[in-house]
Amino acid sequence: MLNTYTPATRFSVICGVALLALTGCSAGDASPASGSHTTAPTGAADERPAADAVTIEEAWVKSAEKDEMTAAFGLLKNSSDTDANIVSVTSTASPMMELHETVANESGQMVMREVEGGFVIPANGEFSLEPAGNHIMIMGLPAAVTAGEDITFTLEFADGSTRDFTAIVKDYAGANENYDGGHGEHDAHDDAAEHDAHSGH
Ligand SMILES: [Cu+2]
Repeated sequence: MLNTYTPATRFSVICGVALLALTGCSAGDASPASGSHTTAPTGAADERPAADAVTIEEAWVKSAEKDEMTAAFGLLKNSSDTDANIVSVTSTASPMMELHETVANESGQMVMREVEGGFVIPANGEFSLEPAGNHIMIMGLPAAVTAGEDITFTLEFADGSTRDFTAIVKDYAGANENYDGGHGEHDAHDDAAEHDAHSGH
C-alpha cells in the first residue's frame, strides 16, 4: 500500500515528455509493474498453486483426421511472481500427448521434439504456443477433430496443481513440422501418424 516508489513515477513524467516530443512512448514502457515488485519485503512470494496463476488465451487446435497428429496453440500467461512449470498435459482428444518445442537439428532443418523439463512460463510473463514454435502435441488421434469442435485439456504443473482449459478446433494449412526422428520412433504406434504428418494433408 505504501507505494512511494518514486523512480517509477519520475519515469512516467519523463515518458510523458518524451511522448509529446516523439509520440513514441508505449504504455508498456511506462508500466511500474516490473519495477515495483522487486522491493517486496519478507515472505511476500506468491504462494498460490501455479495453476491458479496461469491462464491461456485464444487456445485452438488444428483440425486433423483420425490417426493423424495435430497440436494445440495459445498464449499462456503467468500472473505469479514465481515461474510456472507445466510438466504434462492430457486431453479428451487423445491419450498420446507431449509438450513440444521446435528446434534446428544437426543439418539445420527445423524439427519438433519433446521439450525437456516441460514448458516454463516466466514470473509475470508469457509463453507462446504457436505453429513452428512450442506447442502441445496430440498424436494418434482416435477420432478426427473437426473445425468448431471444443477440446478440453488439463495442464499439470510441477507443484502438482492442474488447470483445465478448452480449445476450439480450426482448419489451418500450416503446422506441418517434421517430427524429430530421435524421439518417438521407438513407439510403433507413432509411425502411422508421422507418415501422415509428412504427407502434409
Ligand atoms: Cu510436435
